[in-house]
Amino acid sequence: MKRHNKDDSTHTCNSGNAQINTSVPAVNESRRAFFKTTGATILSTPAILTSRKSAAQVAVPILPPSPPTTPWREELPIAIEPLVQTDLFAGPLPPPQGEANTAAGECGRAEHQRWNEFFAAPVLQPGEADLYELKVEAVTNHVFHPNYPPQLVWNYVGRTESGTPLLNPTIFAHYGRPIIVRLHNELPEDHGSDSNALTAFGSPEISMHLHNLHVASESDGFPGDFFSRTKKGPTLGASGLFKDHLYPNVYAGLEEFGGIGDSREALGTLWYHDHTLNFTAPNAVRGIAAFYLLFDELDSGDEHDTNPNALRLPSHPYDYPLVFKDLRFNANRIHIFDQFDPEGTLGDKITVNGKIEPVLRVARRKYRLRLLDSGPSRFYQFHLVNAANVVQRFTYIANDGNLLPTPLLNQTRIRLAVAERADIVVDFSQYPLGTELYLVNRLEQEDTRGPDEVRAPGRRVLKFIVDREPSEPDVSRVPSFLRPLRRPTAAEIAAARVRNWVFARKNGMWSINDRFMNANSPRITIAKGSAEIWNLNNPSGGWSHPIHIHLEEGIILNKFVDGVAVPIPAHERGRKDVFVLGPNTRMRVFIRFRDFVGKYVMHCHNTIHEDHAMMVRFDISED
Ligand SMILES: [Cu+2]
Repeated sequence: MKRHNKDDSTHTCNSGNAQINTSVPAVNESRRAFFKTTGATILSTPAILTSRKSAAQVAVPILPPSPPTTPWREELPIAIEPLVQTDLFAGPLPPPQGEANTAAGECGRAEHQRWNEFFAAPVLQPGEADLYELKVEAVTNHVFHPNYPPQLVWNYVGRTESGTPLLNPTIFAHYGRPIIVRLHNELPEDHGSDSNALTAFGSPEISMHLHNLHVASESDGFPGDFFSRTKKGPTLGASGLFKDHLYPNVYAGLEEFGGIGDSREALGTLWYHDHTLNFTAPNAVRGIAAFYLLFDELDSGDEHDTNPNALRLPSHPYDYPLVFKDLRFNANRIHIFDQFDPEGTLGDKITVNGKIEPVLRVARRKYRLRLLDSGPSRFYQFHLVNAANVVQRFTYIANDGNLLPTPLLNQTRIRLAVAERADIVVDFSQYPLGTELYLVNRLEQEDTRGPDEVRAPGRRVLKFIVDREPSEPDVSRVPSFLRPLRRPTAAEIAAARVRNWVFARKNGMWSINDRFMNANSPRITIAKGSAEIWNLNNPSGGWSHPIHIHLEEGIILNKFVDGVAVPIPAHERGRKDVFVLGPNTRMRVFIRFRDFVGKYVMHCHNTIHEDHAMMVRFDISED
């Protein structure tokens, strides 16, 4: 172990030296049943939850590396294909409505908040919203790499205009235009009956979280709201075949500013992923994750926009999202994941949009690349290099979902924790045709605790080939000012209630303020419209925790390492929804809680920590 000051004192569960709790036979089976029947409300039972694996797995204490792959065999499409709408008025099911339509097979969600403000009648009328339909399905022939056999993934599946399946489709959304997504669960209910097998990970119930849209609780994908045909999470009224999510696409500040809210609160690069209680890591790593890109008058998604307010950043098809996920494969070249190990499974094959070491052919012009670390646990530090490993420069324009107030020019690296996003603009016009460039990860990581050192030249994860002239002149640009930032005033900071949150290891699990996740009741209740300062504290010297707070973006006021104030990096000076707590790090974060009520969560977005209880439910109440 190279990292200094690793606090093994709290590390009671050694991943390389399995400890078996012989008093609890069939640990995994009992855990699965336990989770599903109780919603893990009695997570204060560490004897069960810290137990190690079955005897069969003890023989392999350290996973062997994934079988080798030959790089640059697979090509990504030169443009992503947005999801097209589904006419929910023409289908066999009734159209969306404010109240859950359990008679038609919808699960028993709470009634959509503010429905009457967005729509004219209790049942949606044609033309009032953009309508999409997604089915979570088992896809049995996914190819991560031509050296590996086609195999099982779980994806959000939509349809193209011609009716062919579109896997993990990107949704293009616009402020002021509501979207309703009808989500069907079509996963096989008998999946995972042999849950001891490392190939059998995932639990076939779903709860879809759109990270980090300003949205009502019943559409937020609360972890306890998971459903299938026969099962329901502890916070749902009934199981069901489908669930309608209302994404009003309003800015935060609806009540304070009227209209559709405060445009300074605009979000851009969002993603939706499974958030099922205790199974977020296995379900998301199984493939249930995709992008949701949100546009408005400024960031309009049209580089030809004649509106003088429009930023005219590079737009589709030169606006390209890239999701990074680290996976591990067994000797049969099948994806494996240990969903019951509180230290998870660190991947050694980094996929980009579901492919290992793919190629993206680009035109000689500017691109907006939206980078997302979808976990489950790995941190990245990306650099763009040429064939001789010389670092190239780019412009950093957005972190998490938020455009920065001003672009960061001449950047050479992007650091990402799980769930963090970075939008960068790369100008490929500076390279001759035929130039090959690589996105490399220089951040070493040897376990799921957190990153180690940065080391050059790093691992090449994506190859760009500048292979054509643009079909038309590049009129896109990166203006000197992007989006104004509403910083809290001194008076607001002074008036804000302060809460302390400590993220720590406990009994081989993960706790917040010494307690584990309880989906059934809130740890705290906040009055809607109030602002608070949350002290996020990671006292551990060994672990890193990227902390995600649902519903609202926050602004980092101060950052301390080992108790000493440190500068806030430029990319963290805007609004954020993931607060990356490195070892011995504390942050003061200012957050307003606005417009919607109900149950939300804060959790570590190392999804393994999240599943092993480092999550807290907070509620927002009307007053
Ligand atoms: Cu964590």
